[in-house]
Amino acid sequence: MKLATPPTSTDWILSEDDFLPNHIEANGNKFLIGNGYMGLRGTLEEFGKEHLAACTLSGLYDQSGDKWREPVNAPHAYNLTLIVDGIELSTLKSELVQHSQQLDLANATHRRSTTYQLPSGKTIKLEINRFLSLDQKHLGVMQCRIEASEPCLVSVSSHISTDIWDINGPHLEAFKSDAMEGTLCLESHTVEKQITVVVASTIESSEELPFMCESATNMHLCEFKAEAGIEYSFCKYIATHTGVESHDPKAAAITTLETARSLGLDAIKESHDQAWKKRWTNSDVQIEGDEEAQNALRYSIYHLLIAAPENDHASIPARGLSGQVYKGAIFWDTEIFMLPFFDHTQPELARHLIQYRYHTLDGARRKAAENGFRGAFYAWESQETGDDACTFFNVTDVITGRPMRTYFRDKQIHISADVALAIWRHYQMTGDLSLLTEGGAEVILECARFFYSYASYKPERQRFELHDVVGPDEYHERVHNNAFTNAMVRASLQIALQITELLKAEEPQAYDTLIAKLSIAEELAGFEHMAANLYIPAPDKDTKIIEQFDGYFKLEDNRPESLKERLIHPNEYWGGGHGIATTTQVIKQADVVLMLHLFSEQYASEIKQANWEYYEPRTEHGSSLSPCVYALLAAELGKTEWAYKYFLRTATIDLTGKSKQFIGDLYIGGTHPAANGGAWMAAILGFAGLRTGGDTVQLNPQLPESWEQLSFRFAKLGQWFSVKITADQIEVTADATNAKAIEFDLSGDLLACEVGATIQTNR
Ligand code: IFM
Repeated sequence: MKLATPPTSTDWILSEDDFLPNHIEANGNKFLIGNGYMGLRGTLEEFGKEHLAACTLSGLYDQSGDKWREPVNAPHAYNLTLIVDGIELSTLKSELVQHSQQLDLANATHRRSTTYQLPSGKTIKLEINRFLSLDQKHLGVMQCRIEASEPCLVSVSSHISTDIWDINGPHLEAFKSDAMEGTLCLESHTVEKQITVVVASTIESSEELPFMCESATNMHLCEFKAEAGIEYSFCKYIATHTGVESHDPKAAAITTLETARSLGLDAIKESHDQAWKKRWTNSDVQIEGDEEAQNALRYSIYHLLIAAPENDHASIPARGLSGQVYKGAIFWDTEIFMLPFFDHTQPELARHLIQYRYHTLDGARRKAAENGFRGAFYAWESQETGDDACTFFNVTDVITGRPMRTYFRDKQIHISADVALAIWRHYQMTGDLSLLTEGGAEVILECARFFYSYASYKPERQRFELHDVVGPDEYHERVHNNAFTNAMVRASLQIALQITELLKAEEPQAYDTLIAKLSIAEELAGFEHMAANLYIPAPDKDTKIIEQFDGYFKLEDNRPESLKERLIHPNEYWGGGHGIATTTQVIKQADVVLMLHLFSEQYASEIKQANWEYYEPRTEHGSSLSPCVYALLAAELGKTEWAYKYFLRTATIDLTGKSKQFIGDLYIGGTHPAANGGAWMAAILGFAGLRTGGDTVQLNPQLPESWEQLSFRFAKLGQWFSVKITADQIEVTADATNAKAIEFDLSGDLLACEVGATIQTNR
């Protein structure tokens, strides 16, 4: 069985067929396009920085003054000014006959189509398609068409704007423009590290549209007499290069444009479409019988695919490439919520995301040392160097206006365990030992070393404990023995021991080199001792509930809805010193429940059930990372209706725009790739019940009632499989190009899936 090739049918197109000024900001996120190197917000071409138009660059950060470091937005070149018979046309001020904004998920293309009416009665149709090439990462394309109902004088211009939307900018200075043979080139450099940023553009048009370029305004412009009913078209190519990846970004930008011109739009588009087709072939999930779920899940997958870099120096920020929110930083979101999707469907992209952590290992070492520990303490908010961008005062109290001391940065130690677990899981999925020898093992050992230096041994209780931490639930800071953190730390130590055994057996030379490089031989016995004696809060023997941290049960028992009544200001932060949730059992996001999902095989169903039921009503879901975890465990427990409710909440987050926009006075809008990854996990690991950690791949589906069929692909150990699940059958087909058979457990039936063969089981 092969999945159908991605169609261009309407179910791949997200459309809004009206212009609503109050949707401008939300649509910037909703209609975002990207290619892993750049993200271009879904704003219309007549908008500027006041409407949050931006092209955000991956992996390039800057600090302006003592403001927060954040990613750099490039000079904006995806704009167009249209003047007809002396009147400037814009959705904001002109009469519209028709307007639609579309996003084609199949190839990440943004389309706008607007028909304006002039006071004279003439109508002008403007259509613009734009995309960021997936196979030439530095190239963006704007393809424009103009058609008038009656003869008129048209003036079009498009520039490279130095008026850039920044949250904590300005980040670029020393602008220098140049115009040569129809090409505009704007050079600048970042404020902090003087890294060069070049945006260059050229326009390809027919002779009847004689574009000129003006270096003083960085503008291409053209005036022409339009005849009635004739379509006039032109294409703007935009090249963006920086000193991060090029010694001579200006020359690189000129070459990108020359190549674009020589290839021409059709060829550029064709290879872009092919690159997208390749991505979708393995990543698409098809749900028959539930259009809403299908669209929302595909849209979620789209957001993961547009944000993934294809190099080891960047990873996916918490708000993807939708702007500078959360400092463009990489959190645990990537390892725990996004990597499962990439591991299963895009192992090469997954490897880059993991290698980013090797690339930033020195930053993690610096952080551990600064805090008085050994090993690697990863940044809670990581940028290009791995130093922590998270500040000690990350939230401002909306009532007093005072900065609040938050402990995300120095106490959320689970981040190093999240990194270690993700590397190990990628290895289990791919069998790629080179990931371990090329940095993965070093990261894991340094994380274990950090935890060994962090833990305290309590002789009176004969166990190790982890004090003064923040777990995933950030409303309760500086707690002792957070169950999730302790379980993750134990797993990291066990993984460290497993990889040393593995390397010793399979790559003895690499093993010797690494152990000598880290001088870690003597600590290994300590890791073993700690792993065997680390306290993991156990389920209560009567209620089966696991206490989230020491003393949690003594807190006031309350529920988010009634707690809300205590708010003085709607944007008040619920945690911190005086937060309304701090002294109660109301938690921000899945914590114990996440632990039960991640270590599912270690806990009996009745324990998972009791804890899901206990924590669910006490969870505020104040983080977009939370609902998917409740969906995952609910699906595993057969609570399909609950699972579906939480799945849909996760999968639609960037469609509805219904997510928190503020914490205190901090703007946190943008896209939510962790929730997008969570939607994939809920569908595939949850509803399909896919488990790939062991030698036997398991499928234990529990489909929502309306889902007639669920189809998807995944890879295990480099072998690709297509899965089709209906109410009464599970079918798995191995690609004919596979090299070996893999054993499956299909709802209890053990079957080997040979190369090119199909196995099935009736349910
Ligand atoms: O990583 C999350 C965290 O768990 C909750 N606050 C937002 C962060 C970024 O998504």
